[in-house]
Amino acid sequence: MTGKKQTLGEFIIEHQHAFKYSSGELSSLLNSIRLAAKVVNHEVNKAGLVDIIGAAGDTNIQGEDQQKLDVYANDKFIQTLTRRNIVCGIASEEEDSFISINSNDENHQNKYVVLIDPLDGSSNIDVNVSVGTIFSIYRRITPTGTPVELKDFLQKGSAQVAAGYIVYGTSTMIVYTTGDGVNGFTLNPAIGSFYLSHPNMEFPEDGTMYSVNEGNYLDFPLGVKKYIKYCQEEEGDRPYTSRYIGSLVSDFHRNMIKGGIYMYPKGSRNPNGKLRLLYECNPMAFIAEQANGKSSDGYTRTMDVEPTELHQRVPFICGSKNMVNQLEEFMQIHGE
Ligand code: P6P
Repeated sequence: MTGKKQTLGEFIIEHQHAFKYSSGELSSLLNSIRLAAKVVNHEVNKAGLVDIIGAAGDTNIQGEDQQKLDVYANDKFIQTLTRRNIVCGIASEEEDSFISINSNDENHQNKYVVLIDPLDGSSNIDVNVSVGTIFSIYRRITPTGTPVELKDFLQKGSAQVAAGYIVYGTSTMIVYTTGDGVNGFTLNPAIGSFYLSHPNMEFPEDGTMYSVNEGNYLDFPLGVKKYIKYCQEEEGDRPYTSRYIGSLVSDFHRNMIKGGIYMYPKGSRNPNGKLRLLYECNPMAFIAEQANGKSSDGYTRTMDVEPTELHQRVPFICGSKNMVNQLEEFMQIHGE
């Protein structure tokens, strides 16, 4: 039996020196996310037992039925992040525009903006399949006052100061980076503490698992079709295994541990892909690169894409470096 595992709170404090900005605030911000994760986890775990399932009747900007759990998770993360005078603005998949946090700081100088997908994969909620929360953290660019969308939110992914996800799966985990590697913490629900269970997580450079919605195959660019057929050929360590849960966080998490690639390419129904650049692709790309993986749209590094709008979509490829390189090669040779 190894010694006592470090808690997330202890880890945050121990590593705050490595954070190049004022550490105390980021630590406090990460602790807010830790708290919200526990509160949301509690509801997700009993989702089948209380009348919290089922559309809340509204639809979000994506035009999707808002599950009550989506709304609940969104409210909890916004409430928790608002309480501490660190965040000046929040953008969420569930909110049409960003929310300015008018703190009691009269100069409104809270330094950070947070972008979240509060409950990704929510279509899985009522079939009891894992879902997740994704978060992305930037320092504001404007010095004070109400944040400005163009300057403070539409920043390239390469400017992120922290990013992470919570996976509400067979166990609940927080996995995050502040630019100094990736670490995973597992919740002990009996105690209510997250413990360091997966230190220094890394994508294996090669993998034998690919994650894509093959129902869209006919719609994919030729290069993507060629790669999928390559995955299915009998040669060497191929055919690969196809694993697609329909929950980005879960597919990403498994691929990071076992080696694999996740793809959501563009198609006629999704001319820019389906996933959202700012609160799905960029945070996952930051984690991937910090874990020796790779992320792009097939041509451009995800974190180099210049954002143009809050809810913009991009084609998304992410995972083991050599698998992403292979797909990029097929796409660049065979094009659209
Ligand atoms: P499709 C969930 O809605 C999500 O954003 C990701 O978590 C998931 O990988 C993808 O969309 C599933 O989309 O079109 O395959 O159902």
